[in-house]
Amino acid sequence: MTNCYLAVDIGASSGRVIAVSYIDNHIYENEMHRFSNEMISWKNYKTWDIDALFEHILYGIKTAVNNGWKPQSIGIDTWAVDYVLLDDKDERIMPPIAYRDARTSTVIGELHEIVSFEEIYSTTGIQFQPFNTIYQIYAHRKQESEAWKKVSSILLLPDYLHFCLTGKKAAEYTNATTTQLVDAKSREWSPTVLKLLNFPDSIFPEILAPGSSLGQVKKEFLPGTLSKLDVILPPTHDTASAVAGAPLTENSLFISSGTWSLMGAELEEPSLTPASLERNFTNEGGYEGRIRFLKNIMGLWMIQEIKREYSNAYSFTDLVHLAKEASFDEIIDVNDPRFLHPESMRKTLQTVCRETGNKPDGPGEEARCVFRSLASSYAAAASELEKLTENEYKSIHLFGGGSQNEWLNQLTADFSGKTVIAGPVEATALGNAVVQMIAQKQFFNLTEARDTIRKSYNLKWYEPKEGLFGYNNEPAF
Ligand code: ADP
Ligand code: LRH
Repeated sequence: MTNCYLAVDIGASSGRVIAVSYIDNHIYENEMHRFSNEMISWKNYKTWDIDALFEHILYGIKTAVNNGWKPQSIGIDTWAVDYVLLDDKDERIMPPIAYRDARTSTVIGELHEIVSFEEIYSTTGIQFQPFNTIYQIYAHRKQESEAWKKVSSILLLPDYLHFCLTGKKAAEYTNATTTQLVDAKSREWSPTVLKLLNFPDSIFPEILAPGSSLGQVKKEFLPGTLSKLDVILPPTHDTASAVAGAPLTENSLFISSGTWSLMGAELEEPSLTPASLERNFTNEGGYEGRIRFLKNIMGLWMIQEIKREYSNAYSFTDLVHLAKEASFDEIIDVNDPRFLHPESMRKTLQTVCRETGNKPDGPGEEARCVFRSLASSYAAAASELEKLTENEYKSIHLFGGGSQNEWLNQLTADFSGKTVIAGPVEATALGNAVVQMIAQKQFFNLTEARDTIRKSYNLKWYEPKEGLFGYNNEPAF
């Protein structure tokens, strides 16, 4: 039996259970289980199949033990902002509604009549996104008023999955910040914002730092040969785990590339300035008190949807190959809100392209337009970050599933004029695991853990081919 730490990482498109081991100063990842994830319809809502996700976690634990691993602890991370409502018997009131459901669109203006965006930003430091938990709760209370009367507690998705495993309720700090209800300075639920919106503070559990122990997995979920399994909170926001697991070098930016592209820099203190607000940069909570100062860029969701619309006839590798070979040079704004939850991504892409130029035709041209437009928006965000942080960055660490797209890595270097350092692909699971390992005294701190990740993985470097596109990456300040 070999010791391991079980990292459960569930993204909006797929999940995995990885047994991370540490042998001779080297980190190894051993995949136990991988599964797809997608939104499902319930009534008029887009929701998540949370029971199926929990079953996948149990299956991953069982597989690890059957394969001879001895898990020392387990931790779960998922995408941010979404939550489960529980009644006073801790029963789920309804399925968790997915952040790409359009239900918040009608309440955003109304909420800001009560409290201005400037006030929320100066307290929480969190960027505007129509799916932030603050808007979701407001919409929920209004649109499902009968159900809302039964609410006794609210748990973000990883907190809920940890609750199912252990019976203990807590709000892990990094993910809690994405609700837009946490005070950036005190790192507690903001009494001011809760009061203004009349959200009862009793429904929000205590905030715990990543690395905290949440007790043990209930006996009923342990495979026969395992006598106990500790639960240690990782950074439960997947992006926070990804940034923790990325071996960042000094003076570098990061792009966590998956369903979303999260581009930013690690800061010691939040930047709550009007300029940061104006550029819609967010100050999300990170491990060891670090701040993830970043911007959401629409990301590979666009390509996932295009792939789905072609009935998965092309793999991601096929789409990269076709894109590279195609000739189509329109660049669009990937952060156009029409891309957030369109009925057809292909049609929306064509509409947006036609507004300024030609429309793409076929998978190669469509994928080419998406990849080049993403790279262009990374370059613009890099310039914004340099202005806002008054710093110059030489390189960009790009990690997550999207770092397997070598052409996009090169485009990112070309458009931004910066060296791109790609990998690890499973940075999120690694960040999740090393935070458990630090809590178990396997590493002294994150710097040591990142050094070990750096030595354990072959990161790939991409140098910019200057002048290839002649892109003017001055931000529109
Ligand atoms: P998330 O966890 O946010 O759901 P991942 O980190 O798993 O996302 O990344 C998924 C993305 O990785 C896909 O949308 C796809 O664009 C990209 N990807 C996965 N495999 C490949 C591949 N072989 N080549 C290029 N891109 C890939
Ligand atoms: C990425 C992510 C991102 C959030 C979004 C909801 O998976 O967690 O950081 O903004 O999903």
